[in-house]
Amino acid sequence: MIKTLDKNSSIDEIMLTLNDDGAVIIANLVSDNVVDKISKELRPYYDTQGTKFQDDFNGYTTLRLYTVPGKSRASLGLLAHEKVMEIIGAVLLPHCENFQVGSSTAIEIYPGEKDQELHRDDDDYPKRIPGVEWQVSVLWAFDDFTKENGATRLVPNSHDLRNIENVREDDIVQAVMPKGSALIYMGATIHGGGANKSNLPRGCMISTYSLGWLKQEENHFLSIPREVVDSYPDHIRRLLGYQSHGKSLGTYPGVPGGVWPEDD
Ligand SMILES: O=C(O)CCC(=O)C(=O)O
Ligand SMILES: [Fe+2]
Repeated sequence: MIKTLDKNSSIDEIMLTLNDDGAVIIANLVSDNVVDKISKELRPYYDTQGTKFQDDFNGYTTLRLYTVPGKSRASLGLLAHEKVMEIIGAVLLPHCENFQVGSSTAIEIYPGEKDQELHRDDDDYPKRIPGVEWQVSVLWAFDDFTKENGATRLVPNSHDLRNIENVREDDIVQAVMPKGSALIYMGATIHGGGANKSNLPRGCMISTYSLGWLKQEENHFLSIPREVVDSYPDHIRRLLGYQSHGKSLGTYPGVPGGVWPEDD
């Protein structure tokens, strides 16, 4: 079982569970209106691009969109949600000066979809340091997540870096949770989307956050148009990667914190 806490739980209690189990659910962290607004903003994109990324990993009865912050302004509130920022900071800030969004993906799993292959979201990083998480994922439920409609499957405690080949079916639990809840799991926690055996789609958004000195999964500098980024508040631009790490990583001439001399 994945432990479910409520939104008034202390950061210490949340961290205790996340560190022990590699995953935690915070029930009803936002209201239905918030997630409905994002779904509505994403709808035209789902209609035109939703099938574009179908493959063996993403499924063929599932719609997906990348670069959610470039498509839905309402999603920014989830991306930089205060409680989430506190939790991500507690995991990542011992190992970096600032963290960043790696990727933000919207997913709608439709009836008939099969279980997704089990995986770790941080497997793109080729090395590991035991005890250091490269990233944390936050999955927001845009519908009630049930066993029938494909609630995410997870292996509790699998951030211990166990071999994924050794996972047995009865090690897997499902993240059953109401709409508006957040499932937070470590980058190294083994998981995958579930089969949808209901007759309605199951929607969500997953944002990953990584150590500020790692390469981001998604290239926001290319995927979000400059004028869109310019219209976003400073803390969002920073989260998306418009920020250096320390004095030299990712600097740009003339940007405070940059070390390059400004052009004359
Ligand atoms: O849709 C889900 O429940 C999980 C999807 C997932 O883990 C992924 O695509 O990386
Ligand atoms: Fe995943």
